[in-house]
Amino acid sequence: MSSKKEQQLRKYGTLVVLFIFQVQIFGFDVDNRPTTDVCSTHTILPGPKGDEGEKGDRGEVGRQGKVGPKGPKGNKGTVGDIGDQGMIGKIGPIGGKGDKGAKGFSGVPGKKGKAGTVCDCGRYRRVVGQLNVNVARLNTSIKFVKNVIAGIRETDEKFYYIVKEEKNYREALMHCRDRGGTLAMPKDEATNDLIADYVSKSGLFRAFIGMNDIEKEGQFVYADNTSLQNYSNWKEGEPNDPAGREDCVEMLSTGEWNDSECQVTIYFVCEFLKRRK
Ligand SMILES: *[C@@H]1O[C@H](CO)[C@@H](O)[C@H](O)[C@H]1NC(C)=O
Ligand SMILES: *[C@@H]1O[C@H](CO)[C@@H](O)[C@H](O)[C@H]1NC(C)=O
Ligand SMILES: *[C@@H]1O[C@H](CO)[C@@H](O)[C@H](O)[C@H]1NC(C)=O
Ligand SMILES: *[C@@H]1O[C@H](CO)[C@@H](O)[C@H](O)[C@H]1NC(C)=O
Ligand SMILES: [Ca+2]
Ligand SMILES: [Ca+2]
Repeated sequence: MSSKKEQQLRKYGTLVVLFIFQVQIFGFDVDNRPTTDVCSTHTILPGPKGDEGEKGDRGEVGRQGKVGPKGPKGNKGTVGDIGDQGMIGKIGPIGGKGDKGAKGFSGVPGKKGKAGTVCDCGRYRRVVGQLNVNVARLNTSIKFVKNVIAGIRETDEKFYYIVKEEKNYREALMHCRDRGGTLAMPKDEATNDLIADYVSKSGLFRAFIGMNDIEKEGQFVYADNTSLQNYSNWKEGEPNDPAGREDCVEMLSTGEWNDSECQVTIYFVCEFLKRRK
């Protein structure tokens, strides 16, 4: 082994010596022309070729080489066996809106709420109370008007209406006056006939009309304080005032008049003046 190395070293050493000499000659030759003469006199000629040396030992493993260029694309391979499952893919785009779902079941009923705050009800109660009063009055008026329309009689100047409520003379007069009228005052035959027909058709035997001699016995006046003038329709034998208590007047179903006690309670006839133009 060592002898082979020595031989190699000797071989290379000779070459190195030759190389140095050649460089020196060439160098002088380039830098310094006058040395040409010197070189020509010192020229060393190579010797004869030596015997072939023995094969050297294997060298150490060299460093890894650079990565080579990419090779050409290979041919498409045949379909292989089904491989293992791949990785999970990316999340897809958001889908369209779905159909409306079915109606759900009814929920459990909620808890009972708290009691409300106390309102200022006094004011409202008063208003409602007044409303009730007004409604009651209106109800009465409507009832009255209904009855009037149902059985009213009229002349050019007045309406006549039989009130089928039993009242004494004073109460009856007030009832008519409260409604803007007075007890009926027949001052002529036509009017008396109309009222008489009304009374008889209503199935009554008697009804108060607006006449009396309360103020002065035997001096009959109408409810408006006007005295009887050209017209009267007393029943034969009336007014008689047998006991001195017959100071009011009732009309009989015949249309005839009879002085009667003011305190008896019977139906009565009101009259209302038509609205003047
Ligand atoms: C009106 O009067 C009638 C009877 O007269 C009665 O039945 C009715 O309840 C009254 N209505 C009101 C709102 O007062
Ligand atoms: C009728 O006369 C009497 C007594 O003078 C009086 O009290 C009454 O108010 C009078 N009535 C009318 C409707 O004028
Ligand atoms: C009463 O009769 C007289 C005479 O007949 C007459 O002049 C007068 O106008 C009549 N009065 C009334 C209110 O009809
Ligand atoms: C007149 O009135 C009186 C008292 O109410 C009564 O007793 C008498 O029968 C009446 N006369 C007639 C004819 O109805
Ligand atoms: Ca009398
Ligand atoms: Ca009488």
